[in-house]
Amino acid sequence: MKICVLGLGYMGIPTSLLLAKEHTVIGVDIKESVVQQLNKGIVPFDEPGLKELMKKNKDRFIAKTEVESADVFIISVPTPLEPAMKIADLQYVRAAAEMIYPYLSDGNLVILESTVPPGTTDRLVLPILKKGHTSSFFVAHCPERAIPGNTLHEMIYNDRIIGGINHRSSELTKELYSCFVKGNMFLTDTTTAEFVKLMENTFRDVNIALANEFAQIAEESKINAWEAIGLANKHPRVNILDPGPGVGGHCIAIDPWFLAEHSKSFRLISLARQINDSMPNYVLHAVRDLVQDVNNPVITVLGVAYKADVDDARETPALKFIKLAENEGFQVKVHDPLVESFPYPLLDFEDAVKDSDCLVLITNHAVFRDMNPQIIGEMMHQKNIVDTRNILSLDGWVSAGFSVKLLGKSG
Ligand code: SAJ
Repeated sequence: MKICVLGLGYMGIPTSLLLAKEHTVIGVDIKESVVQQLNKGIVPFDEPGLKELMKKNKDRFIAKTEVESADVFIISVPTPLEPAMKIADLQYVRAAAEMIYPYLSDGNLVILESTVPPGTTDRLVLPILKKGHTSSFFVAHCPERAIPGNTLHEMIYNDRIIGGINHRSSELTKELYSCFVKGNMFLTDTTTAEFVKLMENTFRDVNIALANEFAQIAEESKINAWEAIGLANKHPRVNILDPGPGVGGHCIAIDPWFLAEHSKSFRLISLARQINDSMPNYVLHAVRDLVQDVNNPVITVLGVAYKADVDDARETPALKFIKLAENEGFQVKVHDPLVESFPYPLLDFEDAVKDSDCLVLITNHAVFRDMNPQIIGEMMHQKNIVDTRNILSLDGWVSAGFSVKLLGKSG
């Protein structure tokens, strides 16, 4: 079978390479540089096992900038959020459907994998594909549910939700994915599949907002939120997530708005978004308390990736924190061992820490666990640290003379 995958990003590349185990895959992306890199066998981002998979299956994969005729078309393009209006920007989905349209023929299957507001497959994609077409083809929405950092494993072992415009579309999609998916595949209609994907990420966002609110109340009650959440989670039906400096990434901070887009009733969802979006402000308050007696404070942000051990800084709460800190008059130095491109200069660890008045740990990269407080303290101007992720062993930092603030714990 020949498969054309449109959109060679964090999900499109692994999907293409998994399918290339059995099928001929044409990967299509408008970015010439990505196409060239992939055709040289280079994967443009880090993800466990992906380089090896490229090596194994590259003979059946080729990247191009133009769509061509195929048996199956998979749309895996970005669906960003219009930041000011909080509505989905579906221009790439629309463009992908228009690119496929001239090549559609009888019996083809089109699968939309991008996360979209409920109704998009039926109301936007299908009419573009159909306009005046005489051929009969199949269409389904099959949202991607894998997590960055463990993408390949989850693409293979997670269950999948498949929503076809008719039963045959769902069946054909299931048949196709069964060449690499080992999880269960559940069939439904297009809008339910779109809705389910958004519910999953909204559930996580609301849960994190609750954890963030608990963290703030715990500080007022002079207890440690991390300990309390750990204990509450001993209950068999409770699973509270971790508080932190805010929610980033391309999914959880965005998808709840897609669900809200056509709705009149989204009070809890938007409140959770507000709580999570306000966490950088909360962290700033903690930093302000620590450096209140320092003239012209210099602070060091450790970690700008949106979460641990990835090189991805999309929608990272670190960015809002840095801007707020600059507005406060702080000089901000930034370090991240994994991220390569960021709107602020990324310094190496020593430069970032030297003469600093306060370290602010935003991302829980594993390497930060092993920092040596004694050595770091000697490099700094004032010994202050804020841990927003509860990954440091605080006693060691206190013994080294640091004033320590753990998010979710008073004092
Ligand atoms: N975070 C917390 N506390 C937590 C967990 C996460 O503050 O307890 C923060 C992280 O630091 C990060 C953000 O939330 O900034 C999101 O990270 P994540 O690991 O929760 O999720 P993503 O965005 O990497 O991936 C999610 C996953 N969705 C669910 O687990 C329901 C993934 O399965 C989806 O495929 C992905 O969104 C997507 O593409 O939609």
